[in-house]
Amino acid sequence: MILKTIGWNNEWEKHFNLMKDELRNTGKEETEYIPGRIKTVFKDQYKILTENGEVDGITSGKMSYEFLYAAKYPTVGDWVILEENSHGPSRIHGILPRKGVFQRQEAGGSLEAQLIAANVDQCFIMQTYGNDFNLARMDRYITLAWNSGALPIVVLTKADLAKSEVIQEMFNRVNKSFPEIEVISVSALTGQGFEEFQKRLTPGKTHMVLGSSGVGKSTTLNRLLGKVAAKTKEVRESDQRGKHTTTHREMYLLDNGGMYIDTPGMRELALFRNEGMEESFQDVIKFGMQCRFKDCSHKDEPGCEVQNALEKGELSADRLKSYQKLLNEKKRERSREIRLQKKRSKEKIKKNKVHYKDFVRNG
Ligand SMILES: Nc1nc2c(ncn2[C@@H]2O[C@H](COP(=O)(O)OP(=O)(O)OP(=O)(O)O)[C@@H](O)[C@H]2O)c(=O)[nH]1
Ligand SMILES: [Mg+2]
Ligand SMILES: [Zn+2]
Repeated sequence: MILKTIGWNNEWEKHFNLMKDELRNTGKEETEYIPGRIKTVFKDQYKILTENGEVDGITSGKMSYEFLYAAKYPTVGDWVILEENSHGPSRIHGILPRKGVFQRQEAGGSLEAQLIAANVDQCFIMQTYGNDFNLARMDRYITLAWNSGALPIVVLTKADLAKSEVIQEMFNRVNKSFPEIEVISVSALTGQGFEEFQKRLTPGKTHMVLGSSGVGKSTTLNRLLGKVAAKTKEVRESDQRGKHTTTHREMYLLDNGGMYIDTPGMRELALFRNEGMEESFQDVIKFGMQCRFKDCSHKDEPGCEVQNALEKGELSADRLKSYQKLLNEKKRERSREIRLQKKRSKEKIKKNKVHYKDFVRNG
């Protein structure tokens, strides 16, 4: 496999070489490392595309030990540094710095971010006519795409089933709500609109589809590939809802050299909450960095530059108050996260049935 067709370029090469040198400096100088791109993830097993074809992978012991958070683990679309193993799964030693990452809050109210994919260039947001058409949801998907650095494009599907007036009406509503977003209409059944659609699929770039179950994300992929690569299933007669046919995310190589990440229809889409909030308090953070004490709470410590700025009128009291509110919120969230982690590791321990002494040490 030629790495360039799956998105490899000089920039990745640079990061790869840096990481390789670092790994060699910390121990085994002899080890051969190669780059690979994550195609799909099953629990802690990975399918990885490399110059030698597709290989199985697992994370290195060091990585599994150090990383508590899901966000630190490889996800679909990640470039990783691998130690190849011809006798079993290859070992992943690190993730090359991501260009961007799609993440959402885990379903069920937990606070951990769930990674959807990394290094996506373009995101097709699919909706179909009828009940599935929903501008508020579209808005959330568009935000998710922008936040990850990918370009969102709206794709209205199943054009063969809707009257042209209905499609026109949907077009107009999307254009009015999101004038900066491109919209196309396709039918994966008849191929209508596919010429237009294919123009947006760029060789070497990574495209991802998002949308409710049953809108035709996998059918579209199959049509592009000209074969059944992903399973599809008819929607429910009564309300046109899909049956959650696709159950995992997977990256497919298109004939033109572009990548297509097929995803399962999402039941719940909560954006990860604190995204970007740090940036909104650059002013406070800038003053805070000049405080005498590293752990200054900016209340009554001597040499506090935040208080100083407040006195000089360079910072408003309201700004500081909302910043402190945010910090408190973060602290609460952090302790919730820690509790969650503890609970998780306990569950893991139970599953593995370790000895009592290990339980005490970890618990
Ligand atoms: N008439 C028509 N049916 C379509 C079209 N695209 C998909 N379908 C049908 O819609 C149903 C659902 O399609 P899928 O491709 O499985 O939907 P999906 O978005 O992948 O759904 P999940 O994997 O559950 O998230 C299947 O029965 C498809 O044949 C289309 O353009 N026209
Ligand atoms: Mg599917
Ligand atoms: Zn301070």
